[in-house]
Amino acid sequence: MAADASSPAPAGATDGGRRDGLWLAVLWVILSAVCCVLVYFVWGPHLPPGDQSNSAASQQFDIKVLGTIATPVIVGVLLYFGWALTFWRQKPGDETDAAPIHGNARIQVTWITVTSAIVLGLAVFGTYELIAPAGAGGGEGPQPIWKPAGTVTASDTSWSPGTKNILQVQVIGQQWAWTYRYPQFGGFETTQLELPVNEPVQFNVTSLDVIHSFWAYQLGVKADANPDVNNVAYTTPQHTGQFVVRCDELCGIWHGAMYNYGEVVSDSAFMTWAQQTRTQLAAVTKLLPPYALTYDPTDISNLGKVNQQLGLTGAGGGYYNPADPEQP
Ligand SMILES: [Cu+2]
Repeated sequence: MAADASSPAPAGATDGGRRDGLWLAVLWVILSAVCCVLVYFVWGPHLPPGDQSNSAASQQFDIKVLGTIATPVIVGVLLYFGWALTFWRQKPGDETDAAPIHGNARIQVTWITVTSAIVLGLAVFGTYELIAPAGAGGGEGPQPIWKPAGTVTASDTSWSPGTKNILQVQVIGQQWAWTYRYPQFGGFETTQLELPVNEPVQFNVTSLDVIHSFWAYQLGVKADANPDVNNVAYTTPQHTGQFVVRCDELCGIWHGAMYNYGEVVSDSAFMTWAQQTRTQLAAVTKLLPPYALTYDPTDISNLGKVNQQLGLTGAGGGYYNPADPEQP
């Protein structure tokens, strides 16, 4: 190839009668077909974040599609590289340069057309995928445009399995722990995140202090947790089992330790847990501020009052309270 000055581009190269362009095209099509099937069907089910919820499964599908589209490109590059190293290497003693190439309208037009079609097609695909699963598992702010089909967010204070009324769970980030309030079960607050399987969930994500990010990895949910902001994210768990919750926003010295585990359980196990926890925590729930969608981090005057009611020592219940004139 290197000495073949009559050839305008490697695609049409011949070497001793071997038709490199044809060989490369045929091999590329066959290898791409095989590798695309392997990527989508064999590797695909192992790609993150798995399929524990509908949003996770939808994200996994997106990554499978993108991986499959990228496969022919990678196969083409590696095949061309291997072919060039094997057949087009310089012969011993050959000091000549290859012929310079100036433009190739057919290759340029093909390149621009194919890459434009891929990019624009993926923009349409990405936009649809963002909308169809009700925000794709990301936080949508206080007034979501997209909601899970067939659900209603009622203002009533109870929830039971199988109803259209969506289960609400408030996620509260704080240095350095996650707590969860269940407003439809009396508003108790716990460090345990339990969810019923196959029931749509509405997370209301907020923070008590600094900026955190609620990342329920296996559920494919990630939403910023900001003080004074209610950030809504939806998902529907579709398999029982544990999942990990991490903070995904550097929030101070113990940020790395800010994680715990949630669990997806059956409807009946969830109802039993929720009712038991409601009863167990009833005395503490009475002392909590009333359920609200946001918490104002500058208003911590309640801290001292709650601790005094709990019988803890000190004028501020042992906590420094800048609103208390008796504290330094
Ligand atoms: Cu954090």
